[in-house]
Amino acid sequence: YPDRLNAAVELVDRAVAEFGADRPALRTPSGETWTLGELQTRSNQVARVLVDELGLRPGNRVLLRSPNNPWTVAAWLGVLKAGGIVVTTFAALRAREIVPLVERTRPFLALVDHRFADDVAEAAPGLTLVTFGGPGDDDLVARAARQPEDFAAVVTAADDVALFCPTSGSTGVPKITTHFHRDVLSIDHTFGRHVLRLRPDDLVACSAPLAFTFGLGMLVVFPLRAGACALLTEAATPLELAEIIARESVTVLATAPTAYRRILGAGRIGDLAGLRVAVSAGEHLPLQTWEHVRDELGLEIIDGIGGTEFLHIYLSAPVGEIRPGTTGRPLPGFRATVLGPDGEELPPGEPGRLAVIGPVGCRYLDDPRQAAYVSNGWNVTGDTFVRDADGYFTYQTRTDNMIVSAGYNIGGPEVEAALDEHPDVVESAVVAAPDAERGSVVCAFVVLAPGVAPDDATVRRLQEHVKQTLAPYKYPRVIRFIEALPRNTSGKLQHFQLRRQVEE
Ligand code: 3SK
Repeated sequence: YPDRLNAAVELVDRAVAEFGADRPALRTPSGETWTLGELQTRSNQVARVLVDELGLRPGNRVLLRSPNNPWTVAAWLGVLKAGGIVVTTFAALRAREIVPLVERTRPFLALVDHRFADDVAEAAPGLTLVTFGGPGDDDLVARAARQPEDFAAVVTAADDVALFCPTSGSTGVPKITTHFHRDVLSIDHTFGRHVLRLRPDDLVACSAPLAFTFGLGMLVVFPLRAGACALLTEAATPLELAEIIARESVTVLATAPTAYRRILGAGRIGDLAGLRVAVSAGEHLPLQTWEHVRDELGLEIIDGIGGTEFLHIYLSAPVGEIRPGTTGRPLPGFRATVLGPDGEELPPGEPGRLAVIGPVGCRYLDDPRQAAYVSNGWNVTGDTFVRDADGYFTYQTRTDNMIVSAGYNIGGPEVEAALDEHPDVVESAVVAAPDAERGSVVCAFVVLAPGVAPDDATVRRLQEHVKQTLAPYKYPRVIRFIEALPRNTSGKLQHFQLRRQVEE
C-alpha cells in the first residue's frame, strides 16, 4: 500500500471514477436508492459538518450507532474522509453496555440514529450527540444538506487508525480492536478478490449489522470496490429477509447458518432461488445445512471464519474449491496452523487451537488481553480446528467460554451479572446449550431466592429482565432452576459440570 491513503476515498471516490456517479450503490426495501454520486456527495457533506461545524480534528473518535441504512454508510465514510476514527456500536446495545465503550474509546462526539439516542445520552451525559434521520434543523441530514457538495479528504497515512471495533470478550468485558485505513482495503484484496468475486450487476444482502465487521465488509467494502449495489435492511428476521431477497432479486446473500436453517425449516428456500452467491459466517456451518441448500438450490454455500480482530474472513474457499464440511483454507496473504497446549504446531489430523497470521491481525486498544491473543506472532483464536494434509481446516469446537448463538458472540459472565441483579435470583451460571436452529443458545442455571416459584412466569420475568438490561439477543433462551451451583472445594464455580448437563 502507498504510505498515504484514505479508505473512504479509495471506496467511494474511486468507485465514482471507475463505475460512474449514476450507478446504484445503496438500496432499501422501501424503495430508496442512492447512487454512487449521491453517496459521495453526502459523505462529503457529513465530513464538512464534522470538520467545519463541529470542529473534528484528524484522529478524533466518533461513536456511530445506527441500524443498517444509507445514512449510516454516509456517516461512516464521512468520518473517515474527515480523518476521524469510527467507533462502531450495535444499535441493540443498552446504556450499561455503551458505558465501557465510551470510557475506553473516549469519543469526541457521537453520530446516532435519532431512534437510538436515549441510551447514548444516558451512558455518556457529557458527550456531544448529533442525531440523524429525525426532525429539526440540527439533525445531521439537515445540516449536511446545507453544506457544499465537495470535500478535500484528509490525506491519512495507510496505517492511521480508521476503526475501533468492539468485540465482546468471553468474560463480558469488551475488547476494542483497532484497524488501519489499509486494513479496510486489504479485506477486499483477500476475501473480496479471491473468494467472493462480486460483479458490478450484483445486489448484495447481508443480515449482519454494519457495526459487525462481517456486515461492513459485505455491505460497504466489497460492493463499493466492485461497483455492486448493497440492499440495506433494518432488523429483518430470516423469513422477512427471504421474502425481501425474492422480491428485490438479490443475487448475493451473506448470513449466519441459523438463517439458512430457519429459511429451510420454513419451506421458504425457494425464495433464495435467484441467488448467484451464498456466504455463511459468524458461527459453524454444519455439513447437513450446506448439503440441504446445495440439494434444494444447486448452490454451494461459501463458508468462512473471520473475526473482528481480523476485520473479516481469513479461512474460506471459493466455489469450485470448496470441500464440504470444512471451513476452507487460509486466504492468500494469510497463514494458519493448529497449536497444541504448549503452543507447538500440531501435524495434520490433530485437533488444537486455530492460529493465524495475515495482513490484518489483533491490535487491542490498551488491553492486557493482547498478550494472550498474540503469541510468537500467531493470533491464537478461541476455536479448535483440525487441518488435513491439503491445508483445509475443519471446525471442532469453541476453545474458550464464548457462547456463539445465531452468529452473535455472547460472554456468559455479563448475562450472569444481569441475572444476579434481579431480586428473585440468589446466583446464576450461564453456559452454551446445543440448539438445532441457532447452533447454541444461552442457558442459565439459576438459584432462586426463597419463596420464588420455579415456574414459567419466573422464567419469563427473568428473560424480560435480561432483555431490558442487555442487548436483547443476549437473553437466556433456556433457564433451568437448580438448588445450588456446582463448585469445587475452594468454592470455584464449575461451569464444565453444567455444560455436561446440557449436552447430555
Ligand atoms: O465470526 C466471523 O466468522 C466473522 C466473519 C467476518 C467478519 C467478522 C467475523 C467475526
